[in-house]
Amino acid sequence: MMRGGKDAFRPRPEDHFTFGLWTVGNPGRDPFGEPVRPPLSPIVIVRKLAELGAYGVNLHDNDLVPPGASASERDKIVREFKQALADTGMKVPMATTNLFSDPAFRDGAFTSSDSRVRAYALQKTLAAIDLGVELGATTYVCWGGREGETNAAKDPRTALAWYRDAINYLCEYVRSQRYDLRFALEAKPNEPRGDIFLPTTGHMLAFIYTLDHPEMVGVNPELAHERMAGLDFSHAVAQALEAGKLFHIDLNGQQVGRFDQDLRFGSDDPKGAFFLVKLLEDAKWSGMRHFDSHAYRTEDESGVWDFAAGSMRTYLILKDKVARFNADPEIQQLLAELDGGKSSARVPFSELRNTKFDLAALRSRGYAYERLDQLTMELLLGVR
Ligand code: GLT
Ligand code: MN
Ligand code: MN
Repeated sequence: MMRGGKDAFRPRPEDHFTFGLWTVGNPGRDPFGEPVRPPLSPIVIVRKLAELGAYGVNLHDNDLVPPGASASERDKIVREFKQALADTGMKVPMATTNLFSDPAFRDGAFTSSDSRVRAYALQKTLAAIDLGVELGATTYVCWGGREGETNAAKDPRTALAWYRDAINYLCEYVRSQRYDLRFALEAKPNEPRGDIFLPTTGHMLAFIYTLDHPEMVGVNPELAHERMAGLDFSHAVAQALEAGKLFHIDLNGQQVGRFDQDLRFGSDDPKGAFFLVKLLEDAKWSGMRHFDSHAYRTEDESGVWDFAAGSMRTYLILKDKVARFNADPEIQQLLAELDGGKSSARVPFSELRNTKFDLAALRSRGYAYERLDQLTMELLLGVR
């Protein structure tokens, strides 16, 4: 539906926008520079995002409970956090584990050469799953941030088998606890180090079908990560959707060939973002629109909230453009004219063998994609 009026692009909880605590809470540290912003407490984040119209927040275990907290400290933090959720109506649909900050994970977590590190990573993840479920999460993201460096150390087949064992173990745990929780595997080609195992969403999809419980595991594609690999994000998301495996999504912006930028959604490639929103909205995908991005390092706290509001607003503007695209008579006419014949996919072999094609016509036809693309651009640029 096209929106109108002055509140047309104001986000509402029904839009299902979520942010990681680590996203708006990002203090702007980079490999060459110290943090530029003070930490924001999870409670401040929840209250402010609720005010801006978000649906919820997602978290790593240590975004909420600092490493080394005692059981009573943990319980106090969780209690106060739950109170903030109750006060604001905010939800925690997704949780994940930090398996990359602690120096113990310097050789990876589920694929570390040291079996004690692999076991510790699982122990940490079980506790983080309990925390996520306690907060209401039904999706659990696994991002193997440091899996995959140094081929001299291990046969990658062995590492992948360890990875598989870990996900199988986690699925077994969730089943044993009767949790209502599904896993979403997140691919990334590189960063923080040079290579990461299972570098794209397509690799993850192939891996899922080798697991003991493939029905419990889907993907969490991230726009920036497919773009870092130079790929078309919508194609990755379409493959996941089509396989019924799009369990979660990380929205942001990224230029090809740069460091892991995690830019505000739609800010660097509005046309790519438009086709992504079109895909999700046309598919009536019911999941969370999660922003895994952060404000420019130049910003103070008010710039962080500008960033958060802008991410949601851009999504809603693009959603409105999708409705306009789908209702545009000229665009729809061009689309309707594309297919000049019936599909040969399911006709009997003998019929297909005997079909005469007008090859001269097929070879010389134009598809009018230039016009279609220009109309799309004019719509996006606001003159249509
Ligand atoms: C980290 C990474 C993200 C992942 C997060 C989940 S952590 O910020 O760059 O893409 O989604 O572990
Ligand atoms: Mn991500
Ligand atoms: Mn990222």
